[in-house]
Amino acid sequence: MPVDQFFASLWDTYTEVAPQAQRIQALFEQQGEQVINDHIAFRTFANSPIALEKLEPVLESLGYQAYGAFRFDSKHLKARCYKHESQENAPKIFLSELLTEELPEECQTTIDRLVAQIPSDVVKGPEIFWSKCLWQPIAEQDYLTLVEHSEYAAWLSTMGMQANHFTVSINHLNKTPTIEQVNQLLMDEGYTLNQTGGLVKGSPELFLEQSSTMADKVSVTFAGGETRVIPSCFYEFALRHEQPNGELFDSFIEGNADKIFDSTNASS
Ligand code: OOG
Ligand code: NI
Repeated sequence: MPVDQFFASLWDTYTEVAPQAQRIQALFEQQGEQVINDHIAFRTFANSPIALEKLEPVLESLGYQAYGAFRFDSKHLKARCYKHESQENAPKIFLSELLTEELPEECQTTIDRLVAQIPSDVVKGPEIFWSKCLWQPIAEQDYLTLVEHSEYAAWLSTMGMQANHFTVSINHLNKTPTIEQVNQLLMDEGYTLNQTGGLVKGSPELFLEQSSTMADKVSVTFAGGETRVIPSCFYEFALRHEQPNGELFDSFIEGNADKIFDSTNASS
């Protein structure tokens, strides 16, 4: 599958649950900007048929190569990032997975029940990345237990495999070239931004500044027929800075990412 087609399908699925991304992209375009994606991100369950190592070969088949690895101890996550080997402007990919065995027993039982429903050979090609929930709806009580211990687990149990966020490359914006200007524009338009640790995650000294909206909301129906409005997907903004070697920093930063994850928290 051509990389363009891969991202077009992902964007379609993503904007169905995050219409704010479509509106914000249009806002930039009205200002004469060409919106380039810095990266997109996915979440998954470790030790499952959709674990990171099962998904990685699909990314490789699309021309992507891993170049960084990360660990988020308090969130019980591991992650890797990928860049395209030849297409310079293709978005980077950030793929994280939940280390379920580090969660309390009650969460493990719930997640094991979801994972057990995924066929072992489910990963066949790029379509896996917009396959959403590969399991029957979770019980509301189980969802609430997950929320208590891992917002990530709760999100993944209801949203499944799909782009969790796209990221606007601020480096490619002309009218609002700083992250402060982007944030101001979004707040003036009434968007709610992720406030964890302040609006801007990172700094020029770290060579990466990031901010994000709080996720849009969607209504989900649980196993018992109850419905609840929960966080879906968000939009991110990233500004990369030149390093002493003259090259733009092209990786990710654990301290920034840790805060960006909160963009799907249910409580805010
Ligand atoms: C990923 C959070 C990290 C970044 O750019 O550092 C991230 C997620 O929320 O799944 O996107
Ligand atoms: Ni991101």
